[in-house]
Amino acid sequence: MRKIIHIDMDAFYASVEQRDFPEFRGKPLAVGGSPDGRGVVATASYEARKFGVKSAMSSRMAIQLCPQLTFTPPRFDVYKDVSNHIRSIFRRYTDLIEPLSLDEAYLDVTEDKLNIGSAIEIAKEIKNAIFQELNLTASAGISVNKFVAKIASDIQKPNGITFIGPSKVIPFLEKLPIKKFFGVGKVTEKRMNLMGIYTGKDLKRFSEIEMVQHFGKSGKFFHQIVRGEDNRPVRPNRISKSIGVEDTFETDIHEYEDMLEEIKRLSEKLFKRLEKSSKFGKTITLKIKFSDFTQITRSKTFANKLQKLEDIQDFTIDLLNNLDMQDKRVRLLGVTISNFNELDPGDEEAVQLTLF
Ligand code: DCP
Ligand code: MG
Repeated sequence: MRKIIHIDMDAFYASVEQRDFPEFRGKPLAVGGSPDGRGVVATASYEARKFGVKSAMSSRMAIQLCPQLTFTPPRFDVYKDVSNHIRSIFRRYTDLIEPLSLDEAYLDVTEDKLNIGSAIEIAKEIKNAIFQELNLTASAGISVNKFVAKIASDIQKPNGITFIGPSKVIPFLEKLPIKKFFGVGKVTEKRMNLMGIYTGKDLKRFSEIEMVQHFGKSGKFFHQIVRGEDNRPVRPNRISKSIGVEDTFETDIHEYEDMLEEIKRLSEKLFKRLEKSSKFGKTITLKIKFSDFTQITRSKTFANKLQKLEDIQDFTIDLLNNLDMQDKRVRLLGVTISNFNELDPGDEEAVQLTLF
């Protein structure tokens, strides 16, 4: 039986800004976006969340919900430093650390360096160290696998610890709403609802064969995970080679304008992810799956990293414009950025090598 901890910082960018600028404390604060209504909010302080302001919301909407909202620009360098510091805290307990973004990571503490033994105790110590050394709070989820640990860390946010012990895993998954399952997006959720699946328990009624018939490869994964079977290891120093987003449509689209809209939306979503992990790449790839399930990808590589949302949108649209889309029906669109050509921020060893 493994001991996995998932740690996620609370209202990360906003908490850092409130820590460094006392005038922001106790106030509704948005990081990213702008008071003139342009752009989107990267994250909101808990005071702002009470009004419904949240990540990825347009500034315009955020101001409507909370007219007294203060906006401040993100400071990625500071977030990166904090991220390196929390990873150095994690390393006191284990080297099996898999960062998912600047503010979250999985830790495998089945065996810990200090022989503490209790994953709950380790999580408490980590949270304490983050508070003492960085003046920030984090939430932790502890369980026997990555999937359950990640969901658990969200349950008692902010500043919480949630332990789902081995005997609680199955009842926990049975109660879990289906949209919380890893890999279940809006379209899959709807399809599952149509099959009468709303919770893990409902999902369990279907055999592996039925799940695969309905959901392909992911169906097999859902079938396993709802039974508490998630053997994915915590992979240290995993360097992601690309970051991408895609969307399957409820009904195939064929109007050029709809494709443009979709590409703009996907680019925004992608850009947020790139910002979140502070990764920017030089290659952009457009993926299109047609109604007959055939698929094409088109890529273009630039001399410089694409750091602006507008560039990602425009260049993806260029890729689309180079294709003959006449009379084509599109089932899925995807946009991916790759060619980061840099060291993973979590890969301290590699960074050291380049420094010396
Ligand atoms: N982020 C972003 N755009 C998004 C989501 C997140 O730029 N759409 C950035 C800002 C967040 C950080 O990534 O502070 C971490 O993301 P989380 O999803 O963990 O959100 P928070 O840490 O802000 O809040 P929570 O307390 O819910 O974890
Ligand atoms: Mg967070």
